[in-house]
Amino acid sequence: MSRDDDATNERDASSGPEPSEPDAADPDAARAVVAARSDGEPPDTTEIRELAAAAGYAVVGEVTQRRREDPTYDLGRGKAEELMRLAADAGAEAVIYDGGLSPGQTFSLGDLLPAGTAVIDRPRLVLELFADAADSRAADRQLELARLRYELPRLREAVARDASEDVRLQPEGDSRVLDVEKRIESAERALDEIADDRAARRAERRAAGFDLIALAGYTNAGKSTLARRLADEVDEAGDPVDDNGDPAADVGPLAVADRPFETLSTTTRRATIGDRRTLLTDTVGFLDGLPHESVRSFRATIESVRTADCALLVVDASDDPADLRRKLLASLSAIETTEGHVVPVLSKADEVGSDGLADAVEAYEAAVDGLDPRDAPFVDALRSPIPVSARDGTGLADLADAVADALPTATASVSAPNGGAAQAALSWAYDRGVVASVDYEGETVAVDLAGRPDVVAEAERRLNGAVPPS
Ligand SMILES: Nc1nc2c(ncn2[C@@H]2O[C@H](COP(=O)(O)OP(=O)(O)O)[C@@H](O)[C@H]2O)c(=O)[nH]1
Ligand SMILES: [Mg+2]
Repeated sequence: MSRDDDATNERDASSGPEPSEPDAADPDAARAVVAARSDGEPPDTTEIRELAAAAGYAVVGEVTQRRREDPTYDLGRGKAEELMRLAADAGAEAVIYDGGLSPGQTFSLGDLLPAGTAVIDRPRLVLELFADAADSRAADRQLELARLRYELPRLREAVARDASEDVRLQPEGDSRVLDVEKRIESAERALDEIADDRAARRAERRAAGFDLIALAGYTNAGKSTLARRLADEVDEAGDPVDDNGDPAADVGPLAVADRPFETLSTTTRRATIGDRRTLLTDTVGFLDGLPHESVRSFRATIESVRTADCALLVVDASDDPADLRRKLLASLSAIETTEGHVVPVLSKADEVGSDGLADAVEAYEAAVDGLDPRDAPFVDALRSPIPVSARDGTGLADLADAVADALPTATASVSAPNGGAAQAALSWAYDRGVVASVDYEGETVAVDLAGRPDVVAEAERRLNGAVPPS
């Protein structure tokens, strides 16, 4: 795997096609009926409608039900029949189901609906959306793997249904199933190689003195807006950087798009936070409803969050308490674990006013209180979110302080005989951003170092090794 292949995974955010808002009145848009069921609260179809619209469907009706799950259709039989009539009357090409259907439920519902009506459950819809956003080889591979993992149990069901007359035909031995299993293995291998490359690149970036920061959170939480706000103004808006943290070639103005996924790749920019030089990685948002297996396919995002020196967990303060909690849980269950620190952030503070913010903090803390430490081992780190507004700048200084405090830091003071060797060591340390102060005292140079522990240690070693000029 060449470095170039991996580099495409961190793309220039400006080079992709302009995200297009699907036109609700588009006569060619596929007509879809939305269906949703929930055990408790009445189903809220806002998000699934937005996702359907983003995927290019015109939603022409909906059916909802409060009821426990029915094994056959998920909906109760009566509701399922109502859905069938509505789909027929509306001439719907698809039923979009707000939830995951088992393979059996998918087939049963498909049999009940008018011929040719596609059954698209939430995971399938999300995969369709991701398909539009796949913008690099790595993203394509991730998407392929997620799709194959989604399709495999459905294919097994289809094979089992075909074979129900013939007990000798088991899905396990079916060539189509074997083929998908083989493709899953090969996609996993390819992604392993890409992941190895990314790990090597992280090590290089750290050795060059950069702290690695990642933004994580639900789709639409405000991550990308915050990333641009925190980024150094290389040109206008904190343009993406290449492997060395230098401005990437071929950068242009960045489009801020109000749609679920601008891109499936991560985008990294330089950001100076406190006196630290950091690389800030903006990630694809998490989204409810992808099965765990599929979520794990989107490794680039999850990996950059897990391995960051500091992960900012962005939570939208303008969501109502139930949504805030749901999205927080979805994000945490995707992240699972982190190696570095987590700094929780309540975004869009400008939108809610001070009362609204107090409510959001309360809802957030209540959601964190309800967490099981086994589900989120970093529960304690999630307390006391920092309210910010990327729009009006509220809280950004507090956020910078919190991040700077969270970064791994070592300090050292070294004196070396002044001369070429000391100057070379000093310049090495300057390049990596770990020189806090320099004093020239006669024949010696006294240096205070502060920054990444590994880099400070290496700078100290070089300065100590500087031999006196002869
Ligand atoms: N009022 C307000 N809106 C924001 C703020 N940050 C982001 N938004 C809006 O929230 C939406 C999602 O933002 P985006 O950064 O794309 O979210 P992402 O999906 O997490 O990257 C966009 O419409 C933004 O304009 C903020 O600080 N205040
Ligand atoms: Mg974004």
